[in-house]
Amino acid sequence: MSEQLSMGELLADAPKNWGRWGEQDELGSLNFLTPAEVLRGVSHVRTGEVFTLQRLIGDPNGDPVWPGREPAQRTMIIDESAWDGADAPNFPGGLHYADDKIHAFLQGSTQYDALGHVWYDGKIWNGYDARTTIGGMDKASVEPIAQRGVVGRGVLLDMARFRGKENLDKGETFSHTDLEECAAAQGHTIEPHDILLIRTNFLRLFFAEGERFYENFSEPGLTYSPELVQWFADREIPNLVTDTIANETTYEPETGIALPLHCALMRNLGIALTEICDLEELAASCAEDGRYTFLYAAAPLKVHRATGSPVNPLAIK
Ligand code: UVW
Repeated sequence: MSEQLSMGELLADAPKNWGRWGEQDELGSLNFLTPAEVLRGVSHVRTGEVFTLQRLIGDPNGDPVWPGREPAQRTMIIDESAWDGADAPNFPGGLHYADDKIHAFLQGSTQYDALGHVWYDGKIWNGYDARTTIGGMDKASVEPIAQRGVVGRGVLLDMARFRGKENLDKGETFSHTDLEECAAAQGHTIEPHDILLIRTNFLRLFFAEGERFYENFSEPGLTYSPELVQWFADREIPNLVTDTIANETTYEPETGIALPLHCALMRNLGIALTEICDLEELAASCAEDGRYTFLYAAAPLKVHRATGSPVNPLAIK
């Protein structure tokens, strides 16, 4: 059996944006989203329709998560039953209220990954030591992304529709040239600094198949090639948003390496990844009116030293 190629070997000559925004940068390619880019996004607002892209946390039909993670658990802490007994709380004026809490993976729902969320060879984004992740992310946590917010021109690339499918299949791959062809078929181009939203509708199978969904788990998505990584670098893409759990095909078919684009795009180029979005209503609207460009706005929660955070992104047409 041939020896497994390492991530470091695969990406030995891959482009990096380390140092481009200074030694202390924790925002990476989100730096491309200047005020002018916000206004470029705003210029694509025509009708004022608003689409929320987060999946429901605590969906009665289940929450899709990366294998090994659990869906969030919400627990009721106080509700009307608290006033049933003799030792019920007694607030002046007769106030009753409800409280609850969640126990959740920060990566267990629609989420922004911190730029330092994945790494190889002991270095995270911008060359910070991977040991800065121990006990909490001292560098490149989700907090700087949350402090800044993400706003720009969003572009929906409806790959499922482009391929004439209800959803892409397990392990199905596509490339940057497919994205360009998809955009052309939709009647627009992909411009520098665009926030890319890619629809596969793969998570339809999570709801249709139940536990079978996780058998031989292998998501469809973009797949690694040096040309694809260079394409993202050349276009200075700030943010890749998808409706799959991990934004790329799970195992790169030629090498079997898991999630190489997390490393090539996020660790090396500083591109923010946004995962597990629900793009269905937005996609239906785009197909109906033929407008695939819009204002995209999102801000993950400000969680100190966190590896990621839930988010409810907005697309405004
Ligand atoms: C992993 O990093 C494993 O997954 P994700 O980016 O989907 O959180």
